[in-house]
Amino acid sequence: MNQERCAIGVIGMAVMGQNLALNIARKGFSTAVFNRTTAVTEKFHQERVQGEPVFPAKTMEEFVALLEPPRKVLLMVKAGEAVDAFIGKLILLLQKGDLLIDAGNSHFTDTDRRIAEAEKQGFLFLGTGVSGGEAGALHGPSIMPGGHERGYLLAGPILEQAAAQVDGGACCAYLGPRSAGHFVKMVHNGIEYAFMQALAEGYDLLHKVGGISTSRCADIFGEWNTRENLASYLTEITAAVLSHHDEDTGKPLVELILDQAEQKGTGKWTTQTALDLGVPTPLINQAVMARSLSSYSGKRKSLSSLYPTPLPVSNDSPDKDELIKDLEQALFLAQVCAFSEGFQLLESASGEFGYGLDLSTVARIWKGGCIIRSALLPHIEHAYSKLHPPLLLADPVLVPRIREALPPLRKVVALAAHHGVPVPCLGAALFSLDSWGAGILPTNLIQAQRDYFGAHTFRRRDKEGVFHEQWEKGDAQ
Ligand code: 2AM
Repeated sequence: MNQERCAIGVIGMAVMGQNLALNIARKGFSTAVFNRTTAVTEKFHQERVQGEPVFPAKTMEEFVALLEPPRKVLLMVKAGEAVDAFIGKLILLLQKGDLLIDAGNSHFTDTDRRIAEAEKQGFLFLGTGVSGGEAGALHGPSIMPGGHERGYLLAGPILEQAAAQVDGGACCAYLGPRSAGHFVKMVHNGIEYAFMQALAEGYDLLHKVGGISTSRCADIFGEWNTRENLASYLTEITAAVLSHHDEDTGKPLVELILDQAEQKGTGKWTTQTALDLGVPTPLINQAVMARSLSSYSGKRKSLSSLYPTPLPVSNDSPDKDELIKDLEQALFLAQVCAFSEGFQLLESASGEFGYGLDLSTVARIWKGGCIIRSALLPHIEHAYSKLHPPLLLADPVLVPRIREALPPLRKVVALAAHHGVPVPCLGAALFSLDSWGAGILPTNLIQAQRDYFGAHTFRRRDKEGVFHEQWEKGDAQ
């Protein structure tokens, strides 16, 4: 082969890998490509490469030989065993100082382990989140790299050009050591779960309580997407999904899709990690649970006849325009709460794991390319550059907007309860805000209960010290 050696190599030619390789090559970086199944690489090369500097390899040896030292190898393969299998093979072929980039959705603890192993062998490693789906990978995703900073010096210029560009800045930045990148990507997905669930609850209410047709709901989501409160990629695609009709039946396709959501695990990981770190993430948790519950279709069917929900009756229906206005505010708050939870989790993890995350930078690189991009993010970016302590719900610009949106959220959740429409995420947003704002919580009673049965002690409002009470009269003597 007489071309110059390639700036980077991409392993894994499923659609994400293909699109990322094409994106990188279109930015002028020659790109070697490899896939376990060679036919897939060949098909990609024949059908999709049109003059871009993309160079297919049939073997790993050939692939590595195509790369310019220090070699940069980006893995976009199924998370888990495939990543370890490729690292095992690459380590035998690469040289010390070469860089491995795992761009899949790896669990952050796997990334920590791989980075430690790579370090022992003298390789550089970046655990890198990539968000934006297939279109993002091709046209510019949000890229979240963490790991060896020296590795970022090698690959950063390529990744930054491949990333989405917003306000002249790349949606890609070195985030921190070890698994910082994959941790940030995991939390990104947790926020994504929460906002998707909230939007679905909004549709459910419009449809079931407001009696609004799916096509009209599409218009409402489209309208919301033009507003500061809700403009976001997820609002935009919700409008597009709701307006899509099935060719065979002519019905809105969403009405024909089974109501059993699937999940690949990143939402669950976010919840698990939040529980481990003791960070309250009720919206994300509820979104994960809602998907789990939805998968029990048989049990749901039997219980639905036992516990029919109080279906809306026409003379009890709310004013539609008012419902639409209230829901816009309620969904805005759900979004604010989801982001607030995600950033609190990042803040806590940053301290616990020593990531040294700059929350403002995280918000900045989420502004474009990724699934949770939203009109709120430029504001969050700005807020975190100023907030000390970093408490989003106390941001002076957000506070009036949150206060204005709280009564409508309260109305929406009450309405949903009245009509028996489950709104676990919107409810979690309300209960979370009410809990943060309550001043005094009933956890005093919990402390008393704990002390009663387990002598766990308590502290008092009126005096210093740690106390234990003889709760039962008989014991007091
Ligand atoms: P394949 O085309 O050979 O299946 C997404 O599944 C990508 O990960 C594909 O490129 C797929 O390669 C690759 N992949 C999945 N499991 C793998 C494994 N165990 N070893 C190597 N590659 C794997």
